[in-house]
Amino acid sequence: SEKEAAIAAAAAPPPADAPTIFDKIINKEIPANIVYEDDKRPFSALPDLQRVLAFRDINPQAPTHILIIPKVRDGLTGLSKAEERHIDILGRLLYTANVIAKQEGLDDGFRIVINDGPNGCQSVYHIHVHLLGGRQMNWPPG
Ligand code: IU
Repeated sequence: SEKEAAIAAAAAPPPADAPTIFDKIINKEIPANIVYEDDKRPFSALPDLQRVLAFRDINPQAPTHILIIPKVRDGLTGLSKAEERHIDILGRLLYTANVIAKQEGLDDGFRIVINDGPNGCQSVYHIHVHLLGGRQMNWPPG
């Protein structure tokens, strides 16, 4: 039906090269509460493609709710687009989530979430790891 088509269109992921709001956060064009950043240092060995940025979610679902993202998307609109070249940045995203969890004092545990595609309720097509903590999380998730 026309209504079903409209719902499907609204849920459809945007083209892979479409910019997202996270580009503006990375470029400091819009403010964000940044909690961690791999800075560009002239003598740092960390390749650009492995640098991450983390900032507080604007609509927090827990006392601590932080998003960890690659500073260069490199085609990684979501986890389902991962290729072998992304293995290092994927590892770094998870590793940094743990570093930040410690920084935030989440010593009793935390939740990591990666939403993918329409069924995963993904809304921003620049891969991001959600770090949630500071309260008892529930299972199954909604
Ligand atoms: P999702 O997994 O794609 O649904 O997560 C996107 C998250 O980005 C969501 O939790 C939003 O609250 C969050 N967010 C943000 O922190 N700042 C923004 O400007 C926008 C979304 I747009």
